[in-house]
Amino acid sequence: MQTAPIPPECPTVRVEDDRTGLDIETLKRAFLDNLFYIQGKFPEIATQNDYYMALAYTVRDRLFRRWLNTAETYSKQGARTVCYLSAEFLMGPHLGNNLINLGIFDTVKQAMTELGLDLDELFEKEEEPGLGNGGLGRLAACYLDSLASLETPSIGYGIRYEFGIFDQDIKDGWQVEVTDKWLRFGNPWEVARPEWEVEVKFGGHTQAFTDEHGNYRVLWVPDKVVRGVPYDTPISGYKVNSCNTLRLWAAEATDSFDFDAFNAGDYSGAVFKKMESETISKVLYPNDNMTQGKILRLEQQFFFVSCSLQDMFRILKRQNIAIERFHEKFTIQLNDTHPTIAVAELMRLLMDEYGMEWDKAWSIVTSTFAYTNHTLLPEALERWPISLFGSMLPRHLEIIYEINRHFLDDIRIKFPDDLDRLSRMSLIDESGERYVRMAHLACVGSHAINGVAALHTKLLKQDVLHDFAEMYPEKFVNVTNGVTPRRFVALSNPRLTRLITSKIGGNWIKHLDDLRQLEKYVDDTGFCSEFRTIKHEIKQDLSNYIKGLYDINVDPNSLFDIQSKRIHEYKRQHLNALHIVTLYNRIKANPDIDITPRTFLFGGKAAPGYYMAKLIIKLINSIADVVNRDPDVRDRLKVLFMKDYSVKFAQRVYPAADLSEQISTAGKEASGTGNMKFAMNGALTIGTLDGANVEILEEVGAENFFLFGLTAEEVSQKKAAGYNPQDFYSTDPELKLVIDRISSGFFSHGDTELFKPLIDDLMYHDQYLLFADYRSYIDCQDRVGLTYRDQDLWTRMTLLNTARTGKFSSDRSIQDYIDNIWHTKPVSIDLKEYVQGGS
Ligand code: B1H
Repeated sequence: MQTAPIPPECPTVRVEDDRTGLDIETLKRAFLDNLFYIQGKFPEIATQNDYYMALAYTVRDRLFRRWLNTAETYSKQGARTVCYLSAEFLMGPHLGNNLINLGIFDTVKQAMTELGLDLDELFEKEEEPGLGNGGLGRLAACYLDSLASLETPSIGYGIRYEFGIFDQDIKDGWQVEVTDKWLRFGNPWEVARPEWEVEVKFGGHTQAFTDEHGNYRVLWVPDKVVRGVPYDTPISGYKVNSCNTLRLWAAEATDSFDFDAFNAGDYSGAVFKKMESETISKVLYPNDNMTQGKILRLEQQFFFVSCSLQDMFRILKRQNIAIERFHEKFTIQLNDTHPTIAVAELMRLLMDEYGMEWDKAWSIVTSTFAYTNHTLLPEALERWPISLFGSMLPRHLEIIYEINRHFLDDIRIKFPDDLDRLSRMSLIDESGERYVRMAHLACVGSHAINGVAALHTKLLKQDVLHDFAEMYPEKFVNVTNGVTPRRFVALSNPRLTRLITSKIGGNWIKHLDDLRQLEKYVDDTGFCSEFRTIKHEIKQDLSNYIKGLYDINVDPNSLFDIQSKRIHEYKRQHLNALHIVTLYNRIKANPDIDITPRTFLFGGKAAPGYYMAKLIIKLINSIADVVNRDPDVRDRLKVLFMKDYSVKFAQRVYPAADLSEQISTAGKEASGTGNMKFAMNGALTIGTLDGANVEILEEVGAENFFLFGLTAEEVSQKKAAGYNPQDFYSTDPELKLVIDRISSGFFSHGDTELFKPLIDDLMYHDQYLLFADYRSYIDCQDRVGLTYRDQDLWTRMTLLNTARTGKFSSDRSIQDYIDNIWHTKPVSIDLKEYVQGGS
């Protein structure tokens, strides 16, 4: 058949242009096309959500070209790949971040304006994937951004929770949890890859047998098999063509799930079993820095770990790489102990599925894994009762026993006749009920172990992992955490970004150390006044936002004093509350007292089962009710607990802060990362010598940091000497008045019972030494108040904070991992055209 010639008046249309072009006209055309063909709407009937979706698809199209080019290049080169295994990825909204990384933020903003739309309103429509609790999950997300920006081949592996971290409402001052239905309107950023699904076994028993070569082998006969289906999200790098993958696993029932039950006529029983399989990826456990020891949690951990390792074997096979070279192709980072079962699972796969002998398999395993520890808190150290573990993962328990046998032999050789050491270090805790100690398994199965800030790594070596540091000193390294300046400065603080770029060019977004060049403007009054004006405008914006949400007036001229992070006793939000009551008491005693007006803002979620944390939220809200209404205060103090803190909201908060509260008991916060985000955006820190605060102080200079409180060493000494909080209560009249006011029911409508658990805890235990640090904190806050009155000095200090936070870019952290642990090479990606019908 003859094809009709293309009429000469018809221009050659290149279909792919609408999916790749970055100029404004193409973007507008592509956007309207997606609105029509994907959302099925035309502008007259489209909702804001339709517009958001159309724009998301338009951006996704541009990512796809980079994504496919990247995958193809990595695959052809068989590139060494970082696999970041994490039970949490707290990604935050994708749209704005991808616009920044693709370098099309301004063009798209303009395109939307020309179509009569407001880009900021579209951003509001994105439901963020809240698949994490706090710092640990957000760190994983920052690291994916930096890995892509540093052109490092990598895959983030995790769980596609159907319900992420709960939404927080506040009713009568109390936290109320609401389920997070983040997938309600669909997720334009992910692509399901059912063709790469895998099966994961659970339960049952093992059978030993001898294979045809006479080798001892083990067969695992499970009693449950679940399918894992991968969902992929493209992870763009900043102004590079690299686009990596976040691969999250969803649990589904296997097709054969119901066979026996179904045949036996037990239809509903079969369906229940199917539902049970799907519960595995249903919900994120909402505990930060605490383990609950639930069966389902171990199922989740094993589920995503097994899926991910099987996926790596699939990749090896496709790239024609021998199994023996697993550790050359992949380096696996364990984000805390949550994925540590991977050590046993990789042993099982190598031996039971691929017939490898023990020593060879063990050498591959220990060359593959590296372990990041994120906490020193005893309640967060994972251990699983042997009985639970053995019935869910019988083969893995055998393997762990065998690893332990070899390990205990190694200890005996290195430290002869030290029985205590053997029981302290064993992978099995035998002091009472028997447990598998996951941190010990991680240490033995990894070639590198790192803490997340200098002090944290030091304390790990000194205390929690002391024996392991003696046994394997060469394994220990520090990698101080970092945060991505793309999301937390360029995207969230466009005004500051423009100002900085106008002075030093835009390179700093990729090389954050370049911010040092700002130091030369500290005496430039014009620059400083612009710096200050920007902060004021952002504070005004946040005030307007707060007015809209809470109908509360906050004065942008007041000092914005912000503590936003998970609610936890060790983070001491209640110490901050004691300061507020102190100032309030001073006003009540002397209504004309001259104090620096302040707005106290709090944000953060409490674990639903953490009673004390919830009571702290109630206390803050109760104080707010009294202070905000009292005419004597004359608006000099405002207190607000901002509900439902999220990544999206955090991006509004960091740029608006004057003062960043980083007041954990020294030795308790492993690193902190919010501290870095505040400082980059020009907030001054009031903080203890804890976590990364130590390094922030070192970088910005002690004169630009409000330091208070006991050191980690002093905390230990005080506790060892028998700390008695009442010594402080009875000798500091201001502290006494604060505590008495709260106890008297002053903030609880006369109810003296409400806060009693909190007050009694402080008076009789005070595990986190609030009373011991109270005076030092209050005096330091008084210095903050005075300094704020000297706006020139304050601005100078804030400018130096921004200029000196280059170290805290996650690019630096990732480079540390690459240099000291992963030894990967960057792979740069050429953008090639994909013409319809092949390239
Ligand atoms: C951190 C956790 C954590 N450390 C258990 N540990 C969890 C532990 O669901 N669980 O079982 C969840 C989270 N999170 C945080 O990690 C530290 O407290 C911060 O100081 C640190 O900055 C952050 C990232 O390293």
